[in-house]
This record gives sequence, structure tokens and C-alpha cells, in this order.
Amino acid sequence: MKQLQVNPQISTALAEGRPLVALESALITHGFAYPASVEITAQMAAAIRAEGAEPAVVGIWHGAPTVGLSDAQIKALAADKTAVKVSVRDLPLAGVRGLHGGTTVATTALLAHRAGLRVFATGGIGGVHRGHPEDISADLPVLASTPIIVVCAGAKAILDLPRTLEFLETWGVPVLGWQAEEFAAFYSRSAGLPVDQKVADAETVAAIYHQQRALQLPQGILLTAPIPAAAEVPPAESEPLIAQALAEAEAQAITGKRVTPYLLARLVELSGKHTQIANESLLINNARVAAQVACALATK
Ligand code: PSU
Ligand code: MN
Repeated sequence: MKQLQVNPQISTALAEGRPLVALESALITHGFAYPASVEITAQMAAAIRAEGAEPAVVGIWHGAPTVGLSDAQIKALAADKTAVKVSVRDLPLAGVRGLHGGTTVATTALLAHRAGLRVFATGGIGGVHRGHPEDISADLPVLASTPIIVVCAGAKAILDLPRTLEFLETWGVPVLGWQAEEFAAFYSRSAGLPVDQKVADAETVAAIYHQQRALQLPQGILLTAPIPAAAEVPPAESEPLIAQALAEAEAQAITGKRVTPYLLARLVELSGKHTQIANESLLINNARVAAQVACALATK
């Protein structure tokens, strides 16, 4: 049986109440090509440490769900072309088959919470797909049932953002805007959709998290931080490319777990790497914000 493995350094940090930030690994195995994947992870880790917190990369190592992958393990996963994308339903399958895997937002949130972490930084969460409202990422139901703060730049721009927000509302997930009134739209700072509450600082996020726990609510919190303005790809540039990528995915009958990696990779090609630069910038920003939130939680 594959049990949850927690790196001893992470266990010690948890026992001492030190601030920790979980990081996903689907972006390592499926979001970025090797070695850019290793480089962006190192930059996120550095951003977290600069704020006084510690990173814990979550992934599947020889089938074992692991919180706190070592640098060598991260590199091996990144270089392994056979590594699978592991959402929640894939966890037992990867375990029995002993596979290496990159964990999605859903799986990372679940495992990080099991280990005792309270904050997780990612790029953009999955959600309801455009033109396919039946295709709903497991990221959403996990947010509805896992008390962890997920810091992101909104939901991925390839998605149906209004429907994604409706799901979160129905299932009781508060959506907070980091120093912003509007829901961050991944490559761009806004798509004109409101958040439930603008938050000015990490202390406010920590207070909302503690209030949610005091009320014994099962949900997590989605904190959306807009992409730094300098790296923004405005919708006028990204939307035609998203439309093209979506049409190509449709024509090639790409479905299921392949949809998101296909669309994001195709956008990098179509945009001349603009969307990759945007993705890197927002990931580092989210890591920094998440670390601030973890520090605020640790002092409460
Ligand atoms: N980044 C990528 N490809 C991915 C993901 C991120 O370039 O596949 C992952 C994220 O971890 C996110 C997940 O949680 O995709 C959503 O995929 P799905 O819609 O299949 O649940
Ligand atoms: Mn899906």
C-alpha cells in the first residue's frame, strides 16, 4: 500500500508551526517543458523563502503521494516523459501502478491538507470548460470540501469563467481578490467579473480563514491575485488565440485530462511564448502572496 509520505523537513516545520506553502507538480510535468519546469519551481521556492516561509512541492513518487519532494525528485519528475497527470481519481491508479505523477490543483490541495498545510500556491485553477459545461475540473469540488487557501491568478483563461464562479458560489467557496475588486483572469488582470471580497493584506485572509474554521465549514478559500501588469497578455491578444486553440482541440477530438495541457501548450506556440512569460510571472507572484498569507497564519 502506498501511504502519504511527508518529507521529514516538512514534518519538523509543521511541528514547529513554521509557515509553509504547498506547490503543485502538474505544472512541472505537464505545464512547462524540461528544464523550464525545474527553473520556474526553483523561482517559486525562492520567492516563498524570501518572504520567510518554506515550500513543499507535492507530487507522486513511484506511486506514493509525497508532500515535500526533494530537488532531485523534482528534477527526475520533470525529466520523466512518462510521468502522468494525477487528479483525484488517478491517485489510487498511480499508486497501484507505481507511477511518477504531477499532481493537479485538486490532488495537491487534498494531499497538502492531509499533511497539515493551510496554504497552496498555483497558477490558475481548473474549472468549467467553454462550450462543455459538463467538463468540470476536480479542482472545483475539492475546493468545496478541503479547508485550504488556494492562491492563484484566477481560473485558467481557456475556461468559462462565469460558470466557474457560479460553481464556487453554489458550493460555498469564498472568492477573495488580492488588492483587487475583480476576479483575476490568468493571463489578464480582469475579465470584468467581481470577487466576493477585496482583501488588502495577508492578515485579512488569515482572519477569514480562521473564521471559516471557527464555523466548522468544510470549504477552502480561493484567493485570486491579478498577474503583474508588466506581464499581462490583454484579452485582445489572447482571446483570438484561445478561440483557435479551442477549435483545434475540438477538431482533433481532444477530451478529458488532455484538454488543459493541450490548450496551454498550444497557446505558448501561438503567442510566441507571450503566455509562457505571463504564466511564469503570475506563478512567482502567487508564490510570494501565498508565503505572506502563510506567515500571517503562523503568527495567529
Ligand atoms: N498546467 C498545465 N497543464 C495542466 C495543469 C496545469 O499546463 O494540466 C493542471 C493544473 O494542475 C490544474 C489542472 O489543476 O490542470 C486542471 O485540469 P483538469 O481540467 O483536467 O482538471
Ligand atoms: Mn476536465
